[in-house]
Amino acid sequence: MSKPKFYITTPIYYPSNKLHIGHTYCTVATDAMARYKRLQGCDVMFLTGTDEHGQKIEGAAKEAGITPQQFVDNIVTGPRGVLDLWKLMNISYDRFIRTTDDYHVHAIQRIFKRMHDNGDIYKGKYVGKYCKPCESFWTESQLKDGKCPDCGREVVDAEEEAYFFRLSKYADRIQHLLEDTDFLEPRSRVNEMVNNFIKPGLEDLCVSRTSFTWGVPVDFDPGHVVYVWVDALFNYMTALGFENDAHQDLDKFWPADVHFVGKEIVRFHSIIWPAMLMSLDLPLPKKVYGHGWLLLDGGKMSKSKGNVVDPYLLAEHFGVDALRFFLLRTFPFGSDGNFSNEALINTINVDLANDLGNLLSRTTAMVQKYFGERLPADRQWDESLDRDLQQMASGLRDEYEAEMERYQFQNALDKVFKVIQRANKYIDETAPWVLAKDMNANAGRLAAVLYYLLETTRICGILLTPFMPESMDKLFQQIGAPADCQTWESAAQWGALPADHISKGDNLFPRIDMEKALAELEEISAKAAEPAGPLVEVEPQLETPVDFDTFCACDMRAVKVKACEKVKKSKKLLKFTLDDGTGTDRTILSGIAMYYTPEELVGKTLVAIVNLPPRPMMGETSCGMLLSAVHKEDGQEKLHLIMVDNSIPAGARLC
Ligand code: ME8
Repeated sequence: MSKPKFYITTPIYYPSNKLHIGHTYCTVATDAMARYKRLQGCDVMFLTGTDEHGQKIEGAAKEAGITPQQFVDNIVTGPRGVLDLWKLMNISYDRFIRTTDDYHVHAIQRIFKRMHDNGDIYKGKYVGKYCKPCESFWTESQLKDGKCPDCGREVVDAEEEAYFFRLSKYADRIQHLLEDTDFLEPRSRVNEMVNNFIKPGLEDLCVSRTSFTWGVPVDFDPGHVVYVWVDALFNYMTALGFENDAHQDLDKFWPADVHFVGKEIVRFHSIIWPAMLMSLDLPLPKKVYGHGWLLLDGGKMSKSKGNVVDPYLLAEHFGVDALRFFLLRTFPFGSDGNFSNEALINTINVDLANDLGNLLSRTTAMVQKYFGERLPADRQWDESLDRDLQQMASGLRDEYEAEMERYQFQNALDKVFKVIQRANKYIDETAPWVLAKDMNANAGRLAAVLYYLLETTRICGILLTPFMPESMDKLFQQIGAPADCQTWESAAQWGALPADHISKGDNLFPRIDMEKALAELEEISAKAAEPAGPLVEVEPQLETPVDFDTFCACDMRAVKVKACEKVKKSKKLLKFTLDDGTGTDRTILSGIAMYYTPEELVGKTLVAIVNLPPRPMMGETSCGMLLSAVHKEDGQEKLHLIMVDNSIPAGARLC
């Protein structure tokens, strides 16, 4: 029998300057869901990626003095970039799409043309308001207090020739989809969409831009680029092979089982996205789930507001699994939650160190102390004491499943931790250390108690794997759970653990000293907040090789500055009189007057290429060139003459 399929996606991250804990939240949730579905035995496709086009990127690249492609490459593949973060956070995506990938760009051109050919995209004129940071056009009626309804910032007047998508044509079908099916969850988001966007009248959507070029070009109308949201939304299908040959999984995985998205982009996913799919007569995703925001000091964390929390810092400080767990244990997925370092440390101390960590370390330590690595097979049950724990642990998988199927991570984890807490209470009730005082009489009973604890730990460990994969591997090692005791099926089978290979390992979740950790974090944040050094850029290295003989043909010599003066009619040029070791003075003119005064250079030893042909400049002749190093600092060109040690004699050859 073939495995059930499950296709889940995250919003593709918009690479501007700072990845923060909010993005990590969404991707970690998707990862936990994907791992849970794999645990259940599904054939999972987990897609994530980056949304790399648009005016904001073009502008940011320009500011940094690099091309938009270089800009996005730095953020996606560069050190501590997107790929590095997902690796650190143990994100098990199956596919990563970049909207600058060639196959995607060409597919978007074909998609745009198909909607144009079927009459759903037409040319018109856009007059309205535009929010630059959100790259969203708004009508007057959609503004909130005259500002962008998404981010609350100023909007500007905008008018341009543009293509439009006939969104209005699909209003009734979208309203039905939202109100009469469970396409969009949580339910509260449905009211928001219908009341704020559909009831006031769904207007056609502007889907091309002419004011910038960093986007997918409309191939049948040069000068227009495809609106970044059309480009971005179709990633969910192009990544499977829609309108391209790079992938062949469309039949297998489309329609998606669920798109996880943040609440501010629910509008794009629950109105615009299904309407475009309707236009192309394509199956709709089964569900869009709009999760809440992580707030900091009551406001949304946002790269443009500057109040972001660095996921690298937190993961490196507290551990990847602890951070993953905290995000999904603490905040109900559908609602907003307030992030704080105190809450993070508290969760680690209470749930992980105290409850789970203690259960594991006490249990394995007692097994080792009283029996070595193997529990005797002769075990004596006590119905009255054991039944409650056994029933809770055996029924846990189904209760957990019911919550996970509704994306209620917090509730699912709550069920697991109720059982862990029950197991800790069971230790107090059965008092194994008292039983151990008389091993002759109590060995069988003690073995049973410890077995109950190990089994409970194993079942909880399986169900926690999607949240803390690495730590649960270690937990299985300590309780000696072989692979067939880590499966979804075995999570509902009481008594599966052989209990013949128990070893007390390292403490999985050490307790954190709240005050000390907060002070350390404060110090790190203060350091990070110090003004960064200037943004230095150097030119990319040339890739064309130069052969050795050509290199050697360039005659570089140490030269001493005997005299230096400004060239009268020029703002840039300095005239150097140089001792080049030949006994005859050499004249070189160099365009560096904005960087040096003549006086500061007299007496210095520089490097010159001396076998260049003489070049007339401003009525003088320059015989060679002085070497300098160039770079940009905060966008400004900087130059440094190469100066060598004065002990190097004039005329010495550099090789
Ligand atoms: O929206 N709390 O990209 P993005 C929770 N490129 N989630 C948050 C958050 C916070 N404080 N801040 C951001 C985009 N997010 C588009 C998606 S999909 C076709 C295109 C979430 O990088 C945000 O809600 O701005 C979104 O789901 C995701 O991070 C990426 O945001």
